[in-house]
Amino acid sequence: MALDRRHWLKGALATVSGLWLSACERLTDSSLVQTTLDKTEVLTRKAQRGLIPPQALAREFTPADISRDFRANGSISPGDADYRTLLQAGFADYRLRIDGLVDRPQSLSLSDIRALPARTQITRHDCVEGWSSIGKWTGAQLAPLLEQVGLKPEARFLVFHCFDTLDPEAGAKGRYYESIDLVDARHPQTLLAYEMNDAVLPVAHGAPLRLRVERQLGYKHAKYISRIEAVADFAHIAGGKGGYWEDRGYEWYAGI
Ligand SMILES: Nc1nc2c(c(=O)[nH]1)N[C@H]1C(S)=C(S)[C@@H](COP(=O)(O)O)O[C@H]1N2
Ligand SMILES: [Mo]
Repeated sequence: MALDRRHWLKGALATVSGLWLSACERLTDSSLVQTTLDKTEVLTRKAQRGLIPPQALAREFTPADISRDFRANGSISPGDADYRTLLQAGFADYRLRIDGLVDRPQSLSLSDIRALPARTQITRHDCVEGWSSIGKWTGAQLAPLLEQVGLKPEARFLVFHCFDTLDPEAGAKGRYYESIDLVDARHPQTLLAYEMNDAVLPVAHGAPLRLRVERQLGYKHAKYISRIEAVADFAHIAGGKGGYWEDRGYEWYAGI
């Protein structure tokens, strides 16, 4: 029963996203349609959050299912100077900053991150462009790390700031970023991944650290993470919609 409903909901969501994508360019010009779609999105999010228990796991696969050629998408080799410098030193000087609405801001090296409680999972990555790939991910679970930093009561979202500039025309607002709510942040399959298919995470897939948030579409999985900021809202960040693609018309809630 729950499964049937979930399937139905998935279909309904696919239809909504399909409409959205096919008409994306035209629709973003119309603020009326934008408002209507924003409302639809809130409804689908509430419906999905209501139907699926908060900690329900995304489907996991077997080693035999792993895609031989997992696609890389979006940025695949950031040219940003700060990123290139870190890469050249094998990320020895990399530090993940965690700040914003937290009690104990952190600056973590990769070995600090590798020492955190970890999880390995084989999952399917679904991109809105219509392709999927199955991969094996190992990384630090976000939930225990959030306990360590201590979220302030006003914190409602985590913003993932990335190194890569995807839109050079947009200046400082052209860097990739994403955000998730605390339900997804505390989900056991939500990881800061540093390994893919049992090897160090390749540059094309987001080295040294990328997000896995398995119940969301591909664009929510921020690669090349430089900083995690806990916020009450994201109106003050870049275009104000909570993500690089959200600022360009995609839905903030991309649950699958
Ligand atoms: N920093 C950053 N993260 C990103 C992107 C990007 O361009 N830059 N692209 C997103 C999109 S649309 C997808 S489908 C996935 C692709 O991840 P992959 O290259 O490991 O397949 O990363 C997402 N995260
Ligand atoms: Mo994507």
